Amino acid sequence: MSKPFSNKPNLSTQENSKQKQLEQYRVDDRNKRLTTNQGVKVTEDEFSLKAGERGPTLLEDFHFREKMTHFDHERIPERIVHARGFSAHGEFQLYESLERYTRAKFLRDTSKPTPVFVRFSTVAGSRGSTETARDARGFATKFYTEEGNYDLVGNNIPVFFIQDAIKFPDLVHAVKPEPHNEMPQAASAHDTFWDFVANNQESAHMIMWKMSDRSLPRSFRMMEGFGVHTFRLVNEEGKAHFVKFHWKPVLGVHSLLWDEAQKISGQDPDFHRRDLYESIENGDYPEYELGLQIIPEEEEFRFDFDILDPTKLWPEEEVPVQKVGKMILNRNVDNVFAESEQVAFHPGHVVPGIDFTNDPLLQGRLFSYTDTQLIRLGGPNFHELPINRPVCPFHNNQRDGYGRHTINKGPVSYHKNSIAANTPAPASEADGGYVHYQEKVEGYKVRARSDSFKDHFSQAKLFWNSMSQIEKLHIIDAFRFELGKVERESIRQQVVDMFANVSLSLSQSIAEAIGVTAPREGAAEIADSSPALSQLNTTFHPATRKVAVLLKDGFDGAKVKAVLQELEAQGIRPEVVSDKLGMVKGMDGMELKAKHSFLTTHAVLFDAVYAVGGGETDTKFRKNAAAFLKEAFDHFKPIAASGAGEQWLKEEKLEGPGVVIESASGKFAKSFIEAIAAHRHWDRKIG
Ligand code: HDE
Repeated sequence: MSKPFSNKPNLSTQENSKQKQLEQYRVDDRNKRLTTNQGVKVTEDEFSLKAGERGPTLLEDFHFREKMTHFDHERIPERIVHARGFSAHGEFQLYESLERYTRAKFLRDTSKPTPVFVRFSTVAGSRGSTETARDARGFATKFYTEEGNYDLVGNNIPVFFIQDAIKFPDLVHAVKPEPHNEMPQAASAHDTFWDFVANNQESAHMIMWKMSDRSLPRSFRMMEGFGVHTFRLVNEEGKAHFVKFHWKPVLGVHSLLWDEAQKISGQDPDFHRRDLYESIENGDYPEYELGLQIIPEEEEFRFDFDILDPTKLWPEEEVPVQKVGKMILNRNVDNVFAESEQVAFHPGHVVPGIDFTNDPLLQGRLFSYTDTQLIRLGGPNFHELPINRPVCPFHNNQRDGYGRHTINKGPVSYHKNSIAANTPAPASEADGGYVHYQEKVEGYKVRARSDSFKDHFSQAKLFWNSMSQIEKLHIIDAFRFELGKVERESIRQQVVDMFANVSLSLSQSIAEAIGVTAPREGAAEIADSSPALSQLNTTFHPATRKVAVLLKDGFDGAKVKAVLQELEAQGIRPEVVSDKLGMVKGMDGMELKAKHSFLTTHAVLFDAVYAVGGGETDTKFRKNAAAFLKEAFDHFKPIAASGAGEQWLKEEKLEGPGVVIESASGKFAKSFIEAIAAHRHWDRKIG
């Protein structure tokens, strides 16, 4: 097995146009003199200017006033949704020209990569909330192309709760903490959310995804991204194809267990950003392939769903995903506020060759994103912030406003003009000008939903039927948990009745645990399935998995080192856990550094455990190690043991699939690596 990563160096500012541009804004304050914002050197930063040592502070202390005023204004409104997020820089390399589909240059030119910036996020929680909440994840990518910025503002779930943007404020009000007591934070397990669901049944399909393992990603590096809406690609001849965009993670799609996710929320609420940040620092650059599903315009009505309906996916078995390029994230941000917080995405940021459709959800989004930036970023000049600036020049007659950086020269700020020979001048299509796709549109002005949008359950059924047994059990447990937290029995009943339309057996299993009447009638099981929807059919790889090595003074140094070397050769990341930080001494003089103690870490923060132990018996260590192993075992994780570790497993009766014992295994490290590659051992019997 080889590492799945391209062996590429960190983004060089020379070759990456966006990094080159950002370089002029990056400031290193080390070894510099402290100054005011006006550049005046400051002599004292601890004591304000006073009338006498014990006297009042004087208003003329400009340094104090400036420092305090700036501090008082440090916060900006958080995003209404997707407030909690983290980002990285990278680049996108196209495999082969897509000129048959699009005139977008970055999708035709394979000669050089396009710089990108990606922001991952949860949806419901506030800016400081836990990252492992059960939630959809945002996956927003800004491509800094030579023809302008293109934003693919997607989620890790391919469908959405609602079909029309006018309902978005209602959905978000319902899922956010309830207004009378601001509870619960970052959680959909409460009355208003489920009341919304029961009374807006178009949400059924998305709810199935949200109750599935997809909403508990193991890592931002291990989740898919979806553009959700149907867009258009338009080529040089003006011919259009419908398209759906996908990001496919090279490491496969993997999830946490709910029990783990909740414990991680306490142990490390920053779990996902830490994982992304550390991976990039380690050179384990996350990679995603860009996938396209294409439907020719002539086939718009070939399907038994409306391709403009954002609650529907295009089954991959019916419309295959063509992989057209790869994105690699290889540089961490330098400053979270300046980059992650100030980045402004917008599904309406498109380049020639990419166009919209009449998906009513997309149409509404085209309004919302600039509108929200105006309040969040304080005015209409947010495109001038370093992270948002295109890498190509931009010229127009827009002027002024809060925070204007550009110094436009000359008297002209209007079109048409003669003073500047009517420039800046519109470009022709041949010269790279954006021409909207000329779709013929006619109709009555109505507030209505097309009949073709009214089937809310077929694809929810397809999703349920495509799940493996273990995934189905997780979905049932998720419904039981979420609805178990709903106080109003009538809401619980409505939801159970609603999901009888997806699967009678599912709704009955939920009802059983939440004190409501089990439906007697509902959807029968169906035969259709889409294997691409099950995470059991994803890619499995041991690389970048984190292994806790439980180590104590007196371990067999040579043996442990050999095992760790084999793990590291596969890109696995072992980290020593002991009873205290510092060096752990082997019996042969070998020393390994403990990165964690039992006090500072927990089994839920690792993918696997290697139990080694050490010299003499120590009850406290033994107790901590046993608890650690039991937790990993109950979460179906790979476990390996040698020396004293073997004894611990025996005493705790931890045995079965995915448990590798050195004395019983000829190729110990190899077997452990295979167990790690499988990630979880679902056929293990847990007590
Ligand atoms: Fe968003 N969404 N959204 N959304 N969305 C925002 O824009 C909105 C929708 C998504 O990391 C906001 O800058 C409406 C679908 C992501 O900065 C806001 C509707 C999808 C992000 C907004 C939707 C998304 C946002 C809040 C219904 C998946 C975070 C702050 C029509 C395809 C981007 C902001 C980042 C953010 C509006 C539905 C993805 C309020 C009106 C569907 C990833 O403008």
